[in-house]
Amino acid sequence: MTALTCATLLSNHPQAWQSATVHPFLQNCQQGTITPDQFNTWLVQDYLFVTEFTRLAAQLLAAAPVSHFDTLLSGMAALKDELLWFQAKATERSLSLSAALQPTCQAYCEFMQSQATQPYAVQATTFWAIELAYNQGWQTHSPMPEPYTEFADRWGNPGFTDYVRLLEQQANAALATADTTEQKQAEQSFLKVAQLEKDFWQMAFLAE
Ligand code: HMH
Repeated sequence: MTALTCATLLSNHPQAWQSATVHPFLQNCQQGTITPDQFNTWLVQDYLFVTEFTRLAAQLLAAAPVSHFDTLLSGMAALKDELLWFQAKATERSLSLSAALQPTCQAYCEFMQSQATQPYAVQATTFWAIELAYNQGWQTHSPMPEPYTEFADRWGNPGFTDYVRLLEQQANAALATADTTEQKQAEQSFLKVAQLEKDFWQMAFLAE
C-alpha cells in the first residue's frame, strides 16, 4: 500500500483546493476594492477563528511525538504574536472582538474541536491544510496595496512558507504509518478544510 502524502491530497483534489485559496475576497483586497465592512467582518471572525485554532494547536502538540515539538512550539509562539496583532488591528479599526461567531466560523470552530478525538496523523494533516490555505491564499494574491500589505505578508512571507513545509513533513511522517481508515479520515478532513476555507471567504465577502 502506498502511503498517503500531503502532495497526493493536493494533486487528487485540485478543484477543491483552488476554491479554498482563490476567491473574490482576496482578489478585491489585492485590487484595493474590498469594502471596509467586508474586510472588518473577515478580521473579527478570523480573530475568533484563531482563538479556536490555538486550541487546535494545543491538541496537536498533546498528541505529537517529541521529535515534532520544535516545529509545533514555534507555531505556538507565532500564534501568541498573531493574537496580539489581531487585537491591535481591531483597536486601530475600532472593532469589538467580542462579536458573535457567524455560522460559517462556528462550523469551522466545531470542526476543529472534533479533531481532538482523531488520530495524530489526521490532526497533523488538518493543521497543515489550514496553514497552507492561508499561506497560498495570501501569497498568490500578493503584493496587496495599503492597508492590506501587512495582512498578505503575515501569511504569505517566505518564513511562513518554510513553516508550512515543516508541517507537511510532519504530517507525511505520521501518514506513513497510518492505516487505511486513518488515511481516509485524513482525506475527509482535508476536503472539509477546503470547503470551510471557501465558505469563510464567502462569509466575509457577503458581509453587509
Ligand atoms: C479561516 N484559515 C482561516 N484563518 C486563518 N487565520 C488561517 C486559516 C491560518 O491560521
